[in-house]
Amino acid sequence: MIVVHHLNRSRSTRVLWLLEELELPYELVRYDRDKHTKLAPPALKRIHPLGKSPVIVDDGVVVAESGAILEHVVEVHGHGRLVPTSIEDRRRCRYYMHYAEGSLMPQLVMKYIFQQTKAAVPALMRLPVAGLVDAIAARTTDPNLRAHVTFLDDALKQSTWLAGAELSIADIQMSYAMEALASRTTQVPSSISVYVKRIHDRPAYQRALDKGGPVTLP
Ligand SMILES: N[C@@H](CCC(=O)N[C@@H](CS)C(=O)NCC(=O)O)C(=O)O
Repeated sequence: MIVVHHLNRSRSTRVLWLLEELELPYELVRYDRDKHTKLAPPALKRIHPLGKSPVIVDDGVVVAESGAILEHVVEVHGHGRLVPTSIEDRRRCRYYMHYAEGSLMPQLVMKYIFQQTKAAVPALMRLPVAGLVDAIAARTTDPNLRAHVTFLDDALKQSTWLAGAELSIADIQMSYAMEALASRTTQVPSSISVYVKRIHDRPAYQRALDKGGPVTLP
């Protein structure tokens, strides 16, 4: 039996979505973020030293890091499902499995930190600090995120799902970042909003939300 250590409002929803797509049984252990810091509670460190979510325990084996978890689950329990069959689509799938957390999420997290910095500054300092933060963002995250959006828009014009005509673990891995992009970037092309809606319309995704709660992005 797979045990999912699930932090509310987090990347962990991807694991629940995968398990629901595969119709695998699992046990859910819930953790709530600290109301002020938004960090995970220390109890998660008892499962994995970094104390991040998602983390699963499968037959006594601890697996952390979303991409590694998705690959582990399809390898051990998937019977070939949610993994593209052609070499070309598999190559694309592998690319997005790494790209999601390695390239796209760092830009989104940086943008989030910039926004939080502006919000945390005392009123007197807000104007100069906001000016400085915006100037840094204008030279770093903003142009980077625009390039990512163009790249993903082109990709989604070529196929329904990111690694071909069928849903794969690449889409599940990319879902959290795509939702963040759709909610945090002002001008999102329709290809991305339609793609996010396609994800939201899947019954398995809705079951994941029913069990794990909403994915409210920071
Ligand atoms: N790259 C990791 C990121 C894990 C991660 O940072 N998870 C967040 C939730 S979205 C977390 O646990 N945050 C709480 C904390 O940092 O205390 C993955 O994809 O699994």
